[in-house]
Amino acid sequence: MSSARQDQRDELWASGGELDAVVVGAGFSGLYMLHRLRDRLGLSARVFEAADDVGGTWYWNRYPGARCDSESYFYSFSDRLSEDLLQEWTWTERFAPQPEILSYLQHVADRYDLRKDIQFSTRVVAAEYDDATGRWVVRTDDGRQVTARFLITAVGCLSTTNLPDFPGRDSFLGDSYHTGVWPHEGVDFTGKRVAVIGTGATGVQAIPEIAEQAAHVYVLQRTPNYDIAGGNRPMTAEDGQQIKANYRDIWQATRETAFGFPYDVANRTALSVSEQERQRIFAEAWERGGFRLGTTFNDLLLDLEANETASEFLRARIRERVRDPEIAELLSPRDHPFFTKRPPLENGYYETFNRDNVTLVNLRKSPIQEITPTGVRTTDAEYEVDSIVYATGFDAMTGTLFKLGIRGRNGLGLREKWADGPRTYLGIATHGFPNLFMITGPQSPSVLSNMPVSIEQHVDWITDCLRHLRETGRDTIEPLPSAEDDWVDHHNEVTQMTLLPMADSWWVGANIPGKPRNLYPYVGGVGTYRQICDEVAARDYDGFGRGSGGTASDGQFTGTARAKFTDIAAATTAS
Ligand code: NA7
Repeated sequence: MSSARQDQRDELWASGGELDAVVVGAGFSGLYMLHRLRDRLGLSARVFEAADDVGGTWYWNRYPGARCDSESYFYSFSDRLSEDLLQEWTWTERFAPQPEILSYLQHVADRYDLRKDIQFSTRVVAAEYDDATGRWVVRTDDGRQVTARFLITAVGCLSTTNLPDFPGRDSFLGDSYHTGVWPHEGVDFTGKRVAVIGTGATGVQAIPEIAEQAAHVYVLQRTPNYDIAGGNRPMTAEDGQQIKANYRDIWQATRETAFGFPYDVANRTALSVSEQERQRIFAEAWERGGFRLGTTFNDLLLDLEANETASEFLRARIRERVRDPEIAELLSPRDHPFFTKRPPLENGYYETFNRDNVTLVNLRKSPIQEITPTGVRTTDAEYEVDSIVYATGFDAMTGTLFKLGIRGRNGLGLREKWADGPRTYLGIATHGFPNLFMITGPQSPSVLSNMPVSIEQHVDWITDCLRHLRETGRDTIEPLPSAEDDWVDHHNEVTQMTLLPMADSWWVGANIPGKPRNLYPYVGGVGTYRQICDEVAARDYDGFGRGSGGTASDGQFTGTARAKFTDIAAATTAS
């Protein structure tokens, strides 16, 4: 540990470790939250971060080809943080690569002098609410503890890796890597035989890059995805000028649309236009690249027949690009509708399967039986390799929250409370855990949105909430059980209106054995959700109990949240 970091720790411990707020994680959400707590509210706050630098997702995911699937010009902090920063920073590619996003976040940390309140290389191992004092007691892996009035998780949604427990996994004598904890020095695959397990958004980015280097790549695919053309390219000076001139409108739009992008879902159904017109609309969106394809019609996520038109459009693009029709068919999803699993964005992925040094292995037909000292054995062959790349994803949304050892009132564990799936109010708080806020927690739009937009919305809402508590002479807030029940019911109702429960995706927890099957993110839409949260706050924090000294008895629940959704849905249908 550097002496500066040691000094920082000593200073905190000399002060008795009494803080207003502890924040866990120093990615997008932790950085912005710290700025708001410290520089807007004037609170004492400390961020604990497991890594030795800021960045979160963009610190850990350094695999070849790692880049953002949201366009870089709206994957950043908005004018809420600083208009100057928006004008200062220039993105070099349409979809920013990992090193560029990481240096952006490092720049933000430096610009706002955030590092001095972040304790790096430190994991939170327990966070327990002390009923007697109304404070959170937070313990870290260096054996120390601090107490804080507020506990705010900023741990990201995809920060606990999923490493499947294949028999013999640890017997492999070559090198193995998980994409989510990639070596900082990079990996040289030149001349190597490589097995890549997994073809989600990560595998789809990494495989073309690895194939450029390796002697041979075996792509071990269990489920093909509907990969959308990314259309990545360098940003021109003209692009930059135009974006910078329009930032105010761009951010306003991101806050109102369904997915937090500056373009919304078109107000038309897929079957209301002719086949020719539909193909034209899909092709235009395809040419423009990115998630626009998912916004071409408003019923793609609601109606199976409508969805099939988009699914088939994408399968046809695969057949055009992959020379061998049998491989094209193997790469074509048949078991789930488009966008019921997160569609990867691809840049040259399908052409990779025209290379002589790439073999597609169908794990549906012959699953992995074991990892051997020399490779991967499926039920019908053994693939001898030098390296194995696990692009097998994450225990999303709850994995890291559970690892924090959070215990609320009367010692109730978060993991126990959520044994059958998350129960939250607005995806931001949960009954029994006073003064705990979860940035982009389960049952909020989170991963079904452009993350920085949802992060900012949560951080701003929490900031306003803490200000409100202070101004009204309170220091404790907690959702009422009735409000939580109502939000969970509403979340489930909205989920059932969509096709999302049909697929075995990580969005429903299907990738982790034994994980309760629920839709983890909220699918009601970013704009709608924002209005709901604002309405709750405007109605004197409807559904939250508030009080002082650890007691949150003063509160009412009138059902504002669900009623607001119904109003918005009715207005949208009428328009
Ligand atoms: P994903 O999307 O969860 O993809 C993981 C991939 O690994 C997927 O193809 C899985 O197949 C495959 N997988 C997982 N476990 C196994 C086992 N046991 N055997 C064979 N194959 C397996 O993770 P990513 O990292 O690609 O992307 C996560 C998110 O990061 C992404 O959605 C973006 O939001 C950013 P499956 O589909 O489950 O059959």
